[in-house]
Amino acid sequence: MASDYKADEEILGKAYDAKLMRRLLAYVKPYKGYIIAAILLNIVVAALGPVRPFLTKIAIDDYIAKSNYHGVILITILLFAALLLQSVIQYFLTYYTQLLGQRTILDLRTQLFRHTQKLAVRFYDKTPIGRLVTRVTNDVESLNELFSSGIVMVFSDLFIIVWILIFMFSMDWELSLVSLSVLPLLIYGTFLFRKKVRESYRDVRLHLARLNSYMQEHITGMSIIQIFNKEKEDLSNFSSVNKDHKTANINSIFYYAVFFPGVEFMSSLAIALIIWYGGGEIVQGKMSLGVLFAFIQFTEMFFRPIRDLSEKYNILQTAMASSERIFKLLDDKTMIEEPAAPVSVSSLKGEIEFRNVCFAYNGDDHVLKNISFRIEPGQTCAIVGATGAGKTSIINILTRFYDINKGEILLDGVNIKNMRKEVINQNISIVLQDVFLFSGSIKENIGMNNENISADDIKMSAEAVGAADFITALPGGYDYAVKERGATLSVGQKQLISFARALAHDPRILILDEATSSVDTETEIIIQNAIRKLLAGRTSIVIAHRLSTVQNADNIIVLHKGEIREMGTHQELLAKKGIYFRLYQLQYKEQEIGN
Ligand code: DCP
Ligand code: MG
Repeated sequence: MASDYKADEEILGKAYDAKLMRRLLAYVKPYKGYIIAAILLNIVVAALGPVRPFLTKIAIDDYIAKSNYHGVILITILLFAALLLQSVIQYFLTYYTQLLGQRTILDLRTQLFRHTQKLAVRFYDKTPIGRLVTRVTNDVESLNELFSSGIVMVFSDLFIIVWILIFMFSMDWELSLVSLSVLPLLIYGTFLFRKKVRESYRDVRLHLARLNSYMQEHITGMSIIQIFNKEKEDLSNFSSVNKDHKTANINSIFYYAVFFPGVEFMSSLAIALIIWYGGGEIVQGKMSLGVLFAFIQFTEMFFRPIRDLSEKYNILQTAMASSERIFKLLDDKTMIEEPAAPVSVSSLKGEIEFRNVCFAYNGDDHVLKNISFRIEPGQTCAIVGATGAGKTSIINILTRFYDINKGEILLDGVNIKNMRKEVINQNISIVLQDVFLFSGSIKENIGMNNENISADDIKMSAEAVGAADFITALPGGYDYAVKERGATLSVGQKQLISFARALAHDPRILILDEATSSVDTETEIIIQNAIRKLLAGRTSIVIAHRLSTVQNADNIIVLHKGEIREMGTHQELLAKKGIYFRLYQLQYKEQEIGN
């Protein structure tokens, strides 16, 4: 998994990939108006910069030198107006480009989230959560930078450079050539810088991914780390990961630390050249002082966008790599296919049939082999077997979390592959071994914001399964805020809430993967009663550890290493004196004595 992670983060990509860019631009398409407006404003604002040195030149040569006070005032007002206009336009530019960025990434995040909802459970078996979180947060964020400042600003920098060149050459082409003589050196330096930064950027990215996944895993497992007194080791491991990350960052900072002063140096060099050449010309009376002043300002203005362009290049680079990762996720088609022509079934009677079903999580490694059984509507079927026998897997394939390799699974005689997933989900409720509660109120956790479930239904379900007593005792009762997967509730309480959830949805088919963890006798009785309520009047499959549930089942399936070894009622199986009999003796005898 670690190497897989690395591979994904190592995507460095090209700085500019036309195919990726086209796909990215599709996201800004709805906001085309913003971009066009921003580019137009940029042309204006880019010209307003070089206008200032131009005005300065006029002020010096035409008015100051000729002691024209009114002219000086006029130029001052013009300079001020240019500056004011520039600021106002800049405000709108900043605001609308940011708006553009935020809107696009809102769309993109929504799309990503919707996509993750469609991905099959199989995908999540293989993908670290930390990586998905990185996609939806960091990677999308770096696209924000591209959309909001990148695209538009690249234009603005180019416009500024073009405008300055126009002003410079129209004023004095010889002096322009002198000031641009350092350009080849600058271009070479920028090229070198880009190459180095690109390499170091990959290192940073890689180490950041490592840092993230380490944090993710070790924060999740904090209680285990604490109980085994592993804090010191954990910290030293973290420190080394952290240190690598720092080193990678410092390496990349080094290039910046060299590059920026380098650009500064060259801009000073260009100014020195202007003063040397232009000064000489002035002394010889071939050039005015105003031109010299203007050129010094032009040169300072000229180097800024060039320096920024290399930064924009980084934004582009980061965005390209991020978008490649994002698109890779969006293109992942690990999904359960909806049938092309679904059989129309609205509500089910609840008949379940497995016909020669084989299933593997990976390749041909079958965890279920040739499974066939049938459950009549309203009946309860218990599945028993050792841990790892494949009990939970039977549920996973019945609900189409995974698709089977061979055979058929039928609901009311219809292959589930020909049924819309929505229909399956509406008719089946599952109560899992490990209960999942979301942050929100108890009410929401039971009703799951289903509009067909009223507040009364929620209360009645909770009362029916015996959860009402503890819920009403909680601060806020049904509005009690469940935090972080229900960490503030006990295992038994969570179990009861999940029973209430299943009952409130009143499914035709109920699946129950009983928790193995034992609870106190009183809760045990409540849970047993709750289970009886849940099973009444619907088809159910129960992965049972409780003797009472198993004994009362209409049919018991004994699963052993992925195969059905015995099937029948409690009495029939006991009479067989086979696996069930032995299991019963070993496991259930104790319980019976206990009761
Ligand atoms: N398995 C797998 N990949 C998964 C889940 C399970 O490869 N995502 C494997 C582990 C077991 C086998 O499948 O070898 C059967 O697992 P089950 O979860 O179906 O086993 P049980 O539910 O019977 O076991 P338990 O009683 O412990 O819940
Ligand atoms: Mg299981």
